[in-house]
Amino acid sequence: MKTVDFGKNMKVQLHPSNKPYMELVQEKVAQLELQYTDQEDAFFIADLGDVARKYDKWRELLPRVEPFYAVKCNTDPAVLKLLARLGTGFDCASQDEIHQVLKQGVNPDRIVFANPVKTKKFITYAAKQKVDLMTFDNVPELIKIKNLFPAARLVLRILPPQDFKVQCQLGNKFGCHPDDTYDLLVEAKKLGLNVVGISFHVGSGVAEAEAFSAAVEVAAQVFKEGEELGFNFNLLDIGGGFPGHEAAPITMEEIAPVLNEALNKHFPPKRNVRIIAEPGRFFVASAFTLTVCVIGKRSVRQYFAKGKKEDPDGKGAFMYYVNDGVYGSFNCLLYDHAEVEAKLVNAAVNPMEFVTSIWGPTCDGLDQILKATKLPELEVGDRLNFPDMGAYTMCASSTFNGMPRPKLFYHCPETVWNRLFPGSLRVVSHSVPMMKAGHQLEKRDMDAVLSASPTPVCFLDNEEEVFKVFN
Ligand code: ORX
Repeated sequence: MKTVDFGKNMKVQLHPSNKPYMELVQEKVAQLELQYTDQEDAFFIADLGDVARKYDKWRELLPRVEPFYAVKCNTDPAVLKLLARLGTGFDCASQDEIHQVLKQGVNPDRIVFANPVKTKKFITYAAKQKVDLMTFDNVPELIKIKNLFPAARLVLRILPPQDFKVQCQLGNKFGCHPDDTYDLLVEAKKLGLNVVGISFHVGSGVAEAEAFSAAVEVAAQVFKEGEELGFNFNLLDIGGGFPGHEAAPITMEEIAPVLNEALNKHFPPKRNVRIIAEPGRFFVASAFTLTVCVIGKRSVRQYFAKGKKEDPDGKGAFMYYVNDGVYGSFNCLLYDHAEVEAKLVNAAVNPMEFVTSIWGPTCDGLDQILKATKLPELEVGDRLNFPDMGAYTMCASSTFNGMPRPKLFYHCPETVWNRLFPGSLRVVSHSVPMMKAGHQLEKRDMDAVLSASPTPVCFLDNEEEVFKVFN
């Protein structure tokens, strides 16, 4: 197994590209079980190759739109580092998010501070760091910006039409209604501020492609207002909401043609408007899977009468307690209205299925992950895997009741890694002969070591090679 050092505490294990993810999970479980103390731990496997594939897909499907990854969705440093290397921009909501992104060596002009209500401290920090592109949707925000960062390039966030299905509505909180945009732009003009364009966010987890085309149309109308007032608008920010996993109600392939058509109609290339977006879940949802351990079990046959909905066949039902829950990574059930699916990590001893509820580890009745799914009977120590757990999970989790957060292991198919970081896996050690104490290294061998790689490479043992590529 090859391991790449991707920075501080970030080791990426490389695997053959055709390896199914469940095999990776099974291998990891086997490995943990060898280390007795860790054997129950819940863990994420993050496939960085999946994030890279999403980037390719974005370029292919929305070639006119520059993605600015919504950091709030998953602030994992390896994800940020990878996206920074791939060349995306970043949508930040706070000082800390800006700091995390700048730490990756990202230029401040690749950041949009896309929170329409910012603290004064955050605005001052953005000014100091030269992060000058930021959104607003109200007059008090304009006044704060006038006082703290008058040279900022401002983007007016409008309220897009609300008639479309989304996983999380955000129109109740942010966005200037199109009836009020003209007056707000007049205020910006009076304050002498530089408004450069329009943004919208249709809502997280959109289910209808027309949500985007309708919003683009409204944005085009507000562009006209801005131009009438003498602003030189050159930026359209189409926000986030793009689906990130296969089971989503709509695919990127379905959204792209509708969105591209609307962009080409209202913002044809000859208009020279830069188009950016703020996708979060699109990049990370499917890249992370979470594996938990059954830490407790209860048979609830006695609660259900035979023939009732919960137990139609009178077989009884089971409750399982696992070591992550809604106060942890499954906070997405509450905050993101997510739906999750439990998969068996190993084949069941007996395939007969029972009505099953799955509960988190805290002493709280709310801490339920699945109410009534169907699974074969499990035992304490068995593992369950939840795919598509990369968006709005660990970033908002707590350690309520003292429950630890899951471990995190990074993976990447070797072919993808080689494409992303060509030449990074040269092994110098192969050319060095085995040496005994007192053995003199010949000049030829020394030259091989010194010339083969600018970065140190070491062998831990015969099975694991560690490649140090990045600081
Ligand atoms: O939409 C929401 O409810 C919350 N905001 C996400 C968001 C994104 C991009 N731009 C802005 C946002 O507010 C301005 C990213 O959305 P997505 O990951 O769907 O692409 C997120 C709520 C999470 N529970």
